[in-house]
Amino acid sequence: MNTETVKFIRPVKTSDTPQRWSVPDVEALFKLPFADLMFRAQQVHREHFDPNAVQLSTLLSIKTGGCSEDCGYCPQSAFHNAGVENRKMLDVSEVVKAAKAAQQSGADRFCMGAAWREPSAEDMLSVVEMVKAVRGLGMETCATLGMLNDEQTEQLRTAGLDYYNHNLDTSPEFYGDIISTRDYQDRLDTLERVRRAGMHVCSGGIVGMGENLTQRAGLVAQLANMNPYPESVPINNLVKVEGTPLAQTEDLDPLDFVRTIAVARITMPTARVRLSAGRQQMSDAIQALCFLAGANSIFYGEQLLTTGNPEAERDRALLDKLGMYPFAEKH
Ligand code: SAM
Ligand code: DTB
Ligand code: SF4
Repeated sequence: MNTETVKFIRPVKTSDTPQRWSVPDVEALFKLPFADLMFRAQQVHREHFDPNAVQLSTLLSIKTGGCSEDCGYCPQSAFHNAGVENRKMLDVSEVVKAAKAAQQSGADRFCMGAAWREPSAEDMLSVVEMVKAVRGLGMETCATLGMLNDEQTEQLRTAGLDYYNHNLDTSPEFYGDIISTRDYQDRLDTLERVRRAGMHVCSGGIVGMGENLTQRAGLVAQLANMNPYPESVPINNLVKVEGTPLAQTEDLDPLDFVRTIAVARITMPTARVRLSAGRQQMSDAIQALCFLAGANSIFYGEQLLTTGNPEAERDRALLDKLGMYPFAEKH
């Protein structure tokens, strides 16, 4: 370990003043000896959360496939041939049925995802009904529908949407290698609209897309420097889907994934950091390290949007084994 880098890492900050993280600061965290990084992450985590409680979100794809964006990682893009069927939007009744099932199996947040660049005015009418109905069940609601304008953020807020998910995905420098049909600023603009409308922001990214360490640090710095930073930060490990341009990307060392969780925890102390896509390919041991690194949320239920996720039963067994429990049970 290069002690030079360690020197310029700032101490953990406990005041409310927003802290700015430079990319070298964040990169230096990534380069800490593993035990030091984990120790710092756990300190921050325990200062703000019960370290044994985990929040459970269930995802549902309300509109699958045929998306007009060219995101290199995504099986739902119409630019790729990943074998995902292009389906019409689900009915409100189908969404409510899935939300009830998720609630019964222990999820407290229900996230509705659509393969859209942005929703149309007509799409919004159905989504508003879905949000109201899921909220009516007493679950927290989240939606991820692509870019939004001011009128749409207002509609969602009025319907009672708690969180809007819109990922920065990667650093500004690497973004152009992954997506060409919209730019980084579009993403930031939508997040700003969501924030202004008064909804909670859920924003994170994907690691393992072939980014270098500086670019990985660049993603975390972007998120951490939002003022305020997102309340919910999903960290996805790339799910490599045959037929997408990123299908042959080299595997990320699992410990580098754990490091990313730890760095997100340190730089965004009060955020829910979600150990998101990629868990199906992860051992219990790596997932346990992610929880130790400060992850306190997961996607729960056997399906993400189009790809698999561990069975709910397997997740309950894992949480039991670790002496962890769903956040909602204790609050
Ligand atoms: N179309 C909307 C959008 O892109 O904002 C919402 C749905 S989109 C599928 C939501 C997020 O899923 C993406 O921003 C990306 O971070 C994540 N995602 C998509 N494909 C993935 C993959 N193969 N591996 C990991 N994460 C993925
Ligand atoms: C997020 O950060 N990850 C989720 C959710 N937000 C919408 C999506 C993961 C998708 C993985 C690939 C798929 O299942 O299609
Ligand atoms: Fe479309 Fe979202 Fe997939 Fe990009 S990530 S192709 S916007 S569904």
